[in-house]
Amino acid sequence: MAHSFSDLSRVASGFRLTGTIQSILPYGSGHINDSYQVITVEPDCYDYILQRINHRVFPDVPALMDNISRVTSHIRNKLEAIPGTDPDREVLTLIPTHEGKSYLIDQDGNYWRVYIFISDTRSYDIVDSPEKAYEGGRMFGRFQAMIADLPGAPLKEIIPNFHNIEWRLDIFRSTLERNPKNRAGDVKKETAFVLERAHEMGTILRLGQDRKIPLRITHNDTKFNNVLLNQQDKGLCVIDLDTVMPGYVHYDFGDSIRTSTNTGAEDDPDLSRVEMDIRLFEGYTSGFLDETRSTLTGTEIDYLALSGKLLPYMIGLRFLTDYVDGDNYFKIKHEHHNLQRARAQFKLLQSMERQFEEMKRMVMRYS
Ligand code: ADP
Ligand code: GN1
Ligand code: MG
Repeated sequence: MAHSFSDLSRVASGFRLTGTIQSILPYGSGHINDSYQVITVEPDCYDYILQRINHRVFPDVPALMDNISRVTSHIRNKLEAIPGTDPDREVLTLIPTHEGKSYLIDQDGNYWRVYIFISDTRSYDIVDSPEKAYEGGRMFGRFQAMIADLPGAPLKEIIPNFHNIEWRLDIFRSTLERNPKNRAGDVKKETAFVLERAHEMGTILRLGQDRKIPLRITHNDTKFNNVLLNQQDKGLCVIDLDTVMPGYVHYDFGDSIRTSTNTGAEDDPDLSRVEMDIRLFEGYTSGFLDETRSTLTGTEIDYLALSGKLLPYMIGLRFLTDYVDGDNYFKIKHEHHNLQRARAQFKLLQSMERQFEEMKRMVMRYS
């Protein structure tokens, strides 16, 4: 549903913004929330990002916002103690409502929040150099290190079973059985592809269940475009904190590998463009391990390369499930978009399968 300027400015006026609103325009390419850039007239006032939180995907918005408030305050405190840092640009800053809350509910029951807009940055859907990949790895690795000592109760599990591959496979099987849009017959090849790999892809979950790898605080949506780089392409800020919650390090490493090493787009219709570029893998891995090698266990490191394969598999499976289900979760741009996305993810996985020994060697080299 599109929101008019007057609806959006009414919502924005519920927050403690400074300056006069000049425009509010759709922004970014996320699949879940609706984001708008709020530009103010005065050059010395911040611009803002106004977001409508997808309430269907995130049913417990108060818990979600509590997680984000705790994580951003914790990082801000750390940055403030480091000379030369700029906390308003290196961590997301929530703007409270006039009542002092971190989110607002409008008359239609939509949930909204506002962050300071971090200006003069770049984010990439496709990465074209090992240096950029390195910066992404360094930023997500540093994020992990910074929140490792978050005080207080564990963060809430915002979407239960989010990265539980057994659960994702169960949902896929039951969606195929329900077959609500009569699409199960069209995805037989993809279904066979998924089922052939199901056992291998349960490895990391089983390591966790057997307590062979620790549960950490993870970001859980480490798509490369969820890190902002500055104009010199140096890492600046990790964004999109909706899914920060307990998880295994493999989920963060793997999702970044999925998005930072792909020479094609996440949904590329031309599968010949989709390959895993080992130079980008090397860049990301060295950046990530520069920040985390002293804290990761030997077992965690042993399975990092496998996580590179797990995430294209898991996200591809989620796209495929949503396609069979009739496109109820991810925003789509055309009728077969989710199937196209799934196919591109599975092509990426095949490319990784061919290069897996090299991926493992590279992790060992930098660990
Ligand atoms: P989604 O969950 O829909 O991906 P994000 O929180 O990642 O939503 O925001 C969508 C896009 O908006 C991001 O990819 C980024 O380009 C931009 N963005 C989000 N927050 C900020 C911010 N505080 N400053 C500048 N750009 C931002
Ligand atoms: C969604 O919100 P966005 O676009 O950053 C999804 C991720 C998927 C990603 C695939 C809460 O992320 O899990 O990996 O799409 N977020 C949620 O591009 O489901
Ligand atoms: Mg995002």
